[in-house]
Amino acid sequence: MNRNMSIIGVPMDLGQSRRGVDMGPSAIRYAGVVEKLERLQFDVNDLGDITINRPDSKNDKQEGNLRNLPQVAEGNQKLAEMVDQEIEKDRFPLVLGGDHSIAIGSLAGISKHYENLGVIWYDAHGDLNSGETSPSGNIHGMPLAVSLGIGHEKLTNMLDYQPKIKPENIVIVGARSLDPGEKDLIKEKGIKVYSMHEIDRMGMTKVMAETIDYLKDRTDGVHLSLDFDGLDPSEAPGVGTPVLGGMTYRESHLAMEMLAESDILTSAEFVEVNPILDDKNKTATVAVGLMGSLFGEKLK
Ligand code: 4U7
Ligand code: MN
Ligand code: MN
Ligand code: MN
Repeated sequence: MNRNMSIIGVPMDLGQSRRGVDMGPSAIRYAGVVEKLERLQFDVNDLGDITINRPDSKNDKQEGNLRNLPQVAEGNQKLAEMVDQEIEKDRFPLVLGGDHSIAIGSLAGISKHYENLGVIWYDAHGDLNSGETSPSGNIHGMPLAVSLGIGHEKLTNMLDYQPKIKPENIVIVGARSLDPGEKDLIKEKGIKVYSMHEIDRMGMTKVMAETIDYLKDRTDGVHLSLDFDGLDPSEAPGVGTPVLGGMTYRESHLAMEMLAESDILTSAEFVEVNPILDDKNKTATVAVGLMGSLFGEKLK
């Protein structure tokens, strides 16, 4: 693993409708992310937060059922450029959200550097909507579709190339709330999904072993996009779109430890931490705990 790490905070809350997720990066820093990574012998460069410009009147749906499209696109453009620069400097980008719309920028900046970028989408949701299929108009429900080249040109063509990723290089883990249009897209594109059903039946060990095996063979880099609503809301309550029946804290630790062992990760993002909805910064604390496991903390 690359020991040089750059942290980029993205205080984005315009990809959805609840305030507070813009404070996610602060909450995760407060929970001690930099200290944790330094203890694990990383050379950490915390680049601070990107400036997100707010619209005049929030919540007005603009073109094509895409809430705050211009601002979400602008913020993601900045993120994409920054991530690209850090990889150019041979540093591991660790992106802290912010709502999940920021995966659009992360993947735009990262995927430039890979022929076959793999993506692990750890989430209760598929985030495979477009303006046409989205029940909410919230762009945080669309980033994976955007990265496949589906959606508004302003988003799909960021950094002037598309698609960012190929459907066969994606693995979704923890899904339990997919909209009809998302299910259709998963079938049409043959996207690999380990839903909660498979996690219950096979256990997290087998799910992650298969995920790692699958991606190892076909990709030249792997990005982890971890949405905290992938975890059960009892253990990660500080999220805007909680869904019952999620992955436990222990299962998530195990998943992170197996990823650490496999040494396949080349970038990561942790999103959707909303301290306003949280219980005493529990979710951000879980975030830092998971990052510990992901980046090689040993229990003995
Ligand atoms: B998240 C939803 F309809 N699918 O599109 C939508 F259920 O980044 C939720 O995974 C999206 O948290 C959740 O609005 C986006 C809804
Ligand atoms: Mn570059
Ligand atoms: Mn998500
Ligand atoms: Mn989600």
